[in-house]
Amino acid sequence: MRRFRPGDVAASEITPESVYLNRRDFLKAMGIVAAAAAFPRLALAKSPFDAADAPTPFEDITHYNNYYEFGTDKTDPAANAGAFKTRPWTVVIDGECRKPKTYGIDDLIKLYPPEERIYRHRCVEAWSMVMPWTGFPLGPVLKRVEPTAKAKYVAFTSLLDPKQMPGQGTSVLEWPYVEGLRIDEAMHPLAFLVTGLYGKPLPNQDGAPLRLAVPWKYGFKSIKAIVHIKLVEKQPPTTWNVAAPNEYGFYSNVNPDVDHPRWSQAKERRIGELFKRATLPFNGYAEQVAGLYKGMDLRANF
Ligand SMILES: Nc1nc2c(c(=O)[nH]1)N[C@H]1C(S)=C(S)[C@@H](COP(=O)(O)O)O[C@H]1N2
Ligand SMILES: [Mo]
Repeated sequence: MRRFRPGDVAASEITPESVYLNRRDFLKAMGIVAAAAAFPRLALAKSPFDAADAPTPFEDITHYNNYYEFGTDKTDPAANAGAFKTRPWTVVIDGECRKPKTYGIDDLIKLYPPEERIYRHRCVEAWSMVMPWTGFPLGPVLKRVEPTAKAKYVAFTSLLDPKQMPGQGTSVLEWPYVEGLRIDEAMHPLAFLVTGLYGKPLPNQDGAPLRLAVPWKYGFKSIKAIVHIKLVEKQPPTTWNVAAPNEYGFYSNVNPDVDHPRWSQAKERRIGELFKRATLPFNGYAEQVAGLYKGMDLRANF
């Protein structure tokens, strides 16, 4: 497996500030600034949840990926996902709810004013990045289908299409990729549906046209290429838990005190930085989310 080294990226390719400072131009080009102006309440101001950390360069966010549908090496998704078709794309939201809905992706996007969230992303492999996502919170999307009292969990499913996703022709994981959240986690304002990166449409290798971001959990919870969101009564299966239940739990909250059985989770390597940094409980979002787990044993519920 190719290991990323900071020297891998030529200085000329590192343009985070110029890309980032131009984001309003990108957004304008996409009509997003105009859309936001129509909803002044929700203009693209900094979110109270934004990480103060500097965003990771676009080049790294799009060339150091985990997306096993397109291969297991970090460089495979950028190499293999280019021709992936993200239109037309249908998202079904159903299960324990009164008003199940089926959306074309662009109709779903039109329903919610775009927001930007600068989120830390911590992979279980002990590296991290900082993502300037655009998208909208998951909670209002779920509320719109009117969950019933039986809706205790939310189950997410990625596209199953072995013709387009070569990794699905292998048994490296069970397909399609599935993930889940408890309903209160899914309703938390930090739980975010992502449709863009650096103010541009989401690159295929990062999960276009729709992926989840749950920044207080290990990266594998942030499922890509979502086609189905189902409200369910029982805790749903999740791909990495099925693959290795002793290594990957359902909760997967970032926890420096609970090691992965094969390595420590106490530190992380921020892509682009030389020295490791301490990993923070709940990936630095403890103030916002620790209350969701009050009274739970986070070693048993890892
Ligand atoms: N469908 C699907 N979603 C997925 C994965 C995957 O293999 N397939 N990998 C997960 C893992 S382990 C991580 S760390 C993040 C990586 O997101 P990024 O490539 O945008 O950084 O996507 C998650 N979502
Ligand atoms: Mo990951």
